[in-house]
Amino acid sequence: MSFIKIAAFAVLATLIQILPTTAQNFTLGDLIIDHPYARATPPNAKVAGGYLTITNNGTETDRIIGASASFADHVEIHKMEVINDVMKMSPVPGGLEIPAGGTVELKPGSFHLMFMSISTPLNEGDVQQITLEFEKAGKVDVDLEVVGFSGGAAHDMHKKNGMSDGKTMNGDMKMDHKAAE
Ligand SMILES: [Cu+2]
Repeated sequence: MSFIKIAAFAVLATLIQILPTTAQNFTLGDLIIDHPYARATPPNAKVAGGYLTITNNGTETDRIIGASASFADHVEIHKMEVINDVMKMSPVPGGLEIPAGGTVELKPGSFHLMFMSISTPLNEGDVQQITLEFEKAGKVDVDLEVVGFSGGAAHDMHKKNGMSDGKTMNGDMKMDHKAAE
């Protein structure tokens, strides 16, 4: 009897040890938040993008309506589009809908979190805790993994548009921050 208990605790202890380093999924009610990450930023960057995938296994639509991070003054939910060869980003009014049974990807070149007025550069290998806020499910803390800057769709798109990454990440890109009202 007690041997089984000890064995069970040993398995549990092993799982607990493994989880913090390998878990990239975070659960909040019916929502699964997969692999939140950001790219490393150059030294004087004012903004940084955040990416993650949200799956809604529930029967009701939810929305991601906000986020916060200790290293950013505030966080906006943006969409990125290329209009006449100019990359434009603008806040998504009212947040981003996560349909029941659906998956929404916040990714380079598309929807993303925008960490505004960051107080410190994001360095590759860092893990930063951020808080996501959903209209119905509420708030959840997730770990944001900082990955290397090179590679990815947005990176390619910056190049295509003749913008240097440095310029882009220093906030010189053409950005429309007026929310549609
Ligand atoms: Cu943005």
